[in-house]
Amino acid sequence: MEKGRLSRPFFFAVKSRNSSLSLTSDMTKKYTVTAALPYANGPLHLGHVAGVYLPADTFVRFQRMNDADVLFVCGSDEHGAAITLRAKKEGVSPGEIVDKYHNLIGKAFSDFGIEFDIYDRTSSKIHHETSSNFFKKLNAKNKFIQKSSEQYYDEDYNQFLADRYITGTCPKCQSTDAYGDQCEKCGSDLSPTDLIDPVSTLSGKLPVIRKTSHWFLPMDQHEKWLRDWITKGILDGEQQHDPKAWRNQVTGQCMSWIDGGLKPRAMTRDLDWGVKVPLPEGEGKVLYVWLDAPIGYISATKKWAAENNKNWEDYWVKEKAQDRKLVHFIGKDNIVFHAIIFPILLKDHGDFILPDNVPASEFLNLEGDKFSTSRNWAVWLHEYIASYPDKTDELRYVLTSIAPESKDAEFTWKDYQSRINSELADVFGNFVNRTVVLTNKYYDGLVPEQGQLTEQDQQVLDDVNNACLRISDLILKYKLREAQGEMMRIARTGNKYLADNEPWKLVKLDASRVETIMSVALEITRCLSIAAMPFLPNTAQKLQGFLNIDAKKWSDLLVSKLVAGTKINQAEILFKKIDDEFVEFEIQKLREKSKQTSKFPPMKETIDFDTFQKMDLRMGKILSAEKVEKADKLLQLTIDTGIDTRTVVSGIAQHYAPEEVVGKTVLVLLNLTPRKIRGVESQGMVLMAENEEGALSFLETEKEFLHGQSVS
Ligand code: B3M
Ligand code: ZN
Repeated sequence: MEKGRLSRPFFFAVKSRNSSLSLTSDMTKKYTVTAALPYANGPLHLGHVAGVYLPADTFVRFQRMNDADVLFVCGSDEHGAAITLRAKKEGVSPGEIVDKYHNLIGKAFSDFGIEFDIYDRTSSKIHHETSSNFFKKLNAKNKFIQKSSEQYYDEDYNQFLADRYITGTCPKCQSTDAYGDQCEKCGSDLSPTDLIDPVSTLSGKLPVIRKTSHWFLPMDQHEKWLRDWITKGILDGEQQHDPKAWRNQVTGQCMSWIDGGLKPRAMTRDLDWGVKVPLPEGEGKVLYVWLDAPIGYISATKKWAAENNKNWEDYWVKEKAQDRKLVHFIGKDNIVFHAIIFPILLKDHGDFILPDNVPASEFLNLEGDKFSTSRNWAVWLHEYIASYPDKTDELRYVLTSIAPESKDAEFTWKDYQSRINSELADVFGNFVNRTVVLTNKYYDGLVPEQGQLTEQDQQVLDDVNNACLRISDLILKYKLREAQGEMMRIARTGNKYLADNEPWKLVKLDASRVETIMSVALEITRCLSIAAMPFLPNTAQKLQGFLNIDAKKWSDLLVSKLVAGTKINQAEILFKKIDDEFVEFEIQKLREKSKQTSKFPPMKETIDFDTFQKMDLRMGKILSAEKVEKADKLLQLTIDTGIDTRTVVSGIAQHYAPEEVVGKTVLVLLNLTPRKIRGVESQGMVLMAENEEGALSFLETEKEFLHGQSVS
């Protein structure tokens, strides 16, 4: 037998010999952590969870284990076009929409174990007060410029079109469904007038231009300090944060906006849903949702403080929160708002601390496609919990394993299955189960004496020790995915240790060596039960139940050791394997649901070939076009069909000017029964394609020589 070493305290032995024993390198221990306020306009899907709420919760759980003074705030974002458009779609009031989804989202969070200190809402009285006072203060300090400008207006709905009320083609990436404030495809920050071919999302029509007046934030005046703050971490001449700690994509996105030149941005809107502009001349206007929503973090803190006998200022106000880090967990589409606009507002206000870090995630995709609410291509958190209430840790594990921290990532049910089966069940579960079962079998559940450790035993314990140190280091750097990988490394190390030593074979030959092996395995299991707490809270608790310990602190890694002779409990299976039927079922469900809510109309009844043949379709060339008097939707077209020249009246006047259509070679149905429209006989129909927003396009060919040819 290898020469053993004397047993020594394994954990952090090197550090514990000198007096500065430390389990984390974090000196801050004071955090105000926020997670993006979800719009209360629909449920949350796994993309939201993986990108924002789960990493924030994992980070906060770790901080709480370290006795950090951490406040974790979130709530529903209940203003803005996201809400009013949803209300319009569901045919109910905005108030009904926010109540419904605030409750649904809040419940899903708590069922999933995302433990905010407070989950508030921006429709609350305290938020309206806080955000209007914020606005008044900035206005009094002349931080806004009030000016009138020309904006798009929908005459059918009598409404100005900002943000999501208008869509069009992104001038940067040519995506055709960019919003008036942002292109979700490329993340560009836009204003409605940047959009190519703008369309009102209310009426589906081309908007007109009208004058209105708004309060603008002159973002262009802030470029200099923002540059220093973002690239060097310097604020007001002092080192405020470590710029290297910011994710590359966050710094990169901010700098590309700043380098592109920041433009003044309107901080008010002509709407009636939101926080009213608190000035006499602001009648009929509300605060821009991206002005009021981040202030929601402050209002939520106020509410929590009032209910918990705390002072909210300790979490936000410079003098009282000097040594506190403000951290915003968000998705990448929110970077400009949290790393540029909100910091400008906070600095202009003057009383508040600025974020220390803005750990923004990239996007998560689903089974080869983007998550999409409108196409119902999503796995909804509340539905997952309803179907698999006992598989929340499994989902946490999978989502953290694929967390889109630095690049887009993808969730697939096949990958979910393989991570649960081959990592959680085969490695983590197997190791724990063997350790607990063998301890019960060999020693009646009593922890054996450790005896002398071999080099290998010591090495294994050192590996576990190092993994724990790396976990804390990585979490503090917001690298939750890698941190969880280190936690899994502990399980892997333990699993390999048992497989290498085969105590089940050795027990007959060298019973005393097996006692040492099992004691080492139990020590690894104990460490795992603590290291797993930020990632797999339910599993960690179960595991501690098996071991009969109750560790709540990260420092318990050092202190809550198992004493020889104490009794442990029986094990249960921690993770059930996922079979192929489960995977098939979920994929099928996803496809079915998405088909039902497709934006494309269902197929019409089949027709036979003869019916099809009856249609006389030809390519016709538009020779001239003019508006039909007193009919603002109609154009009268003269078309050369090859066999004749005829008149066709077409309802395209709001999409095309007469001069735009002349010369086009387009698809025409010739043998439709002629019909008088506004006094003009229409002899056929020009075929057009229309999308769900009412945008129209000709079916045309650039090959003019085809004109007159029939289509079959
Ligand atoms: N409601 C946007 C979003 O869900 C938003 C975040 C607000 S954080 C202050 O993308
Ligand atoms: Zn774009």
